[in-house]
Amino acid sequence: MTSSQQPPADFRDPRFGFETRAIHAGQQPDAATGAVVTPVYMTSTYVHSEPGVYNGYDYSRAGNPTRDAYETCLANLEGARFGFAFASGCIGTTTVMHLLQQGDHVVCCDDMYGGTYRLFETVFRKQGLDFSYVDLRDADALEAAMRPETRMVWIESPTNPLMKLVDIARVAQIAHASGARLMVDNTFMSPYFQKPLLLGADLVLHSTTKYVNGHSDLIGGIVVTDDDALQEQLDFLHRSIGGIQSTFDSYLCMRSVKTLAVRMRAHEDNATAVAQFLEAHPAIDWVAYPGLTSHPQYELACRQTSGHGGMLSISVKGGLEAARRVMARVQVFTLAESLGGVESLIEHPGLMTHASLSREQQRKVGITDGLLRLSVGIETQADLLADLEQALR
Ligand code: P1T
Repeated sequence: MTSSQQPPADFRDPRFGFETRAIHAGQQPDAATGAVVTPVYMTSTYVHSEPGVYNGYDYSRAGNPTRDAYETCLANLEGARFGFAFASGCIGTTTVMHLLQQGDHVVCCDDMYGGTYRLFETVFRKQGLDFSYVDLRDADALEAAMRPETRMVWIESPTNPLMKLVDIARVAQIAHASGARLMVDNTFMSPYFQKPLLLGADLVLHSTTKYVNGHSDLIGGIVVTDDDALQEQLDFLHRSIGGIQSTFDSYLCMRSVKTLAVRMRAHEDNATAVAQFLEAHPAIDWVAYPGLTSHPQYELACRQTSGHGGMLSISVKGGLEAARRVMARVQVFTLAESLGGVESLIEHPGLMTHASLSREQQRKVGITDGLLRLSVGIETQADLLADLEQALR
């Protein structure tokens, strides 16, 4: 460095904008080579100069420089210091549930990803945890559901698939008043549109399979916190349970995060157009998209998030038969589970993502035969509208 050069900036500094931090936080040119892009450190282990003496890393389950850079970047975008990258959203959830003990109780929103519900009901209930599912659109309903042994409140907002919103700040207050932690699954919004930790949540989870990676070519999860005690426990669980994100997939996620902001804006633009088009269409009963003024919680959406994302659900007139016809006819939209990728997807929650809920449970939360969920991608908007037009004709 010559005397006129500035020291390198710390891009974790919140005075830098979201896009700048998405591209630079946690990442400096490589000290050894000057490589501008963080190298993919494909190594399982690291040299010790003598037993127990090593240069920060000893084994890649415990730590890897590529994964570290990505974890730092994503945590920073959520307004936090600590991130733990996992091989899937589900193993992230599993690891978080190991913060709890037999006899503990968790209150969840009643509408949530079917795989999370299945994990709670079929795996963790057997381990001695108890779960209550509550419609938390009325945040005050949480108060009645809290018990002395409630240790965690687990929410999605918006919920998958019905796009119900939960008032995160209010729910955080109620959880904390009883000494419980609040976990928010922020998969649908991504940190670009919603930052639950800044609203009072203790933990944030993403299925990074979705918007964070955004290209539908890997499975991943991340858990983020700014709490020192949770950091210590999660660090231990992350390396002990070992459900870590691979080095290469960490690199892919970090690469994708650099374009998260532009992708999210494009998703939202297209989703808004699709939602407005469908709302006006005679073959559709209703559209659930938080960016429509007809969404019953539109005011909360505007207060809590800085945008409305790319996900929406619709109820097709004519039930299952009509829904099947739409799924069979689409050409630009692909019939597939998952969401948050650049390509548009359509799926039937009752038969696909939420098939692990009993029919009765589905009915209770509002998953009907005519319900379709759309993940609106970033293709040319006119092509998406034309595709839906011809499919609904
Ligand atoms: O699939 P995985 O990366 O393990 O993440 C699970 C998960 C967690 N949370 C939410 C809100 C999710 O939507 C998911 C996965 N969801 C789908 C595959 C889906 O189509 O809804």
